Amino acid sequence: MPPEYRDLVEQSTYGHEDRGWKDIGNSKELIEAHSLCAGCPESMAFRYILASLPNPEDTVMVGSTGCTSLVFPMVAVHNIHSLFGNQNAVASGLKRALTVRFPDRIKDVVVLAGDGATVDIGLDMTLQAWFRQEKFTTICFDNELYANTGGQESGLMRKGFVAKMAPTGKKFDKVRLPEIARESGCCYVVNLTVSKPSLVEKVIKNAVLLAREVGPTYIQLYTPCILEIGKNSMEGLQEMRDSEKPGERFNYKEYITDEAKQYLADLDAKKKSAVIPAAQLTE
Ligand SMILES: Cc1ncc(C[n+]2csc(CCOP(=O)(O)OP(=O)(O)O)c2C)c(N)n1
Ligand code: SF4
Ligand SMILES: [Mg+2]
Repeated sequence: MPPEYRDLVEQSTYGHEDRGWKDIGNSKELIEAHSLCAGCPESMAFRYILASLPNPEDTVMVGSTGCTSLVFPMVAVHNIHSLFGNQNAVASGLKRALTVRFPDRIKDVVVLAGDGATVDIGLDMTLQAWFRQEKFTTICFDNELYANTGGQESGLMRKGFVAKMAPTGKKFDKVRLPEIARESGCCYVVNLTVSKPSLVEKVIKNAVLLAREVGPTYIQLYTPCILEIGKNSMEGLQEMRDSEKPGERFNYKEYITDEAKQYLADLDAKKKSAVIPAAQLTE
């Protein structure tokens, strides 16, 4: 085993059931370097997601072209790069193949792509995977434009916004992808920022666990492109906090089906019953 891999197995949180964002800084991280701009919220989002995956050693992530694809070569989770926009089609095949190849083992598939890949160029693949009820999680890093190619307009861009390569301003409202996801068959949909790591952890865990058994899940995370909105490297967090206030675009929003709610409640009850009460331990 190469020393880097041995180090990872011994010092990271692989196999720890209670792994989460609290481990960041205390254990070997699954992403220790990245080539994003300094202070880019996508880097925070990546760290929180990787720390929250319930089963990283048996997870395959599917990426797409964009700023996020600069990070995947440095991520210690199996990952595959797909042609821009094709990520949900690739993930569908991958999930099915893994299910056939490893029938006795849980294999999670998680798509992570930008808004351009998810909504504009990849919308057909995104929706068709949901219509077919493919069992994997789709995460969109929504920075409301095409950051990697210099700031073109995206369907998720807010109305009126002027970007470097969209000088006349967006003419219509931000596409309501969380609502489209709900209506397209996702059993759990959440729209939020990455300002609160414990909330991101809970949402990512729920999404991955539900995708195993119940159906497709969709998480839309605001990861502002500080470069394109004219903020400095210290201002990303405040930008997210401002955008999650009541009435703002990224005020926390969640849709969950009754079946998904019941599944999570059953998991929770099982977990609680597995904990031996302290009184019994002293008997
Ligand atoms: C098939 C194809 N079409 C277009 C491109 C050019 N391209 C590369 S990145 C990108 C935009 C990415 O935007 P988004 O998905 O929002 O990710 P971000 O960079 O904002 O994180 C585009 C259009 C490409 N690489 N491949
Ligand atoms: S261009 Fe924007 S989204 Fe891309 S790494 Fe820089 S700040 Fe982040
Ligand atoms: Mg984008």
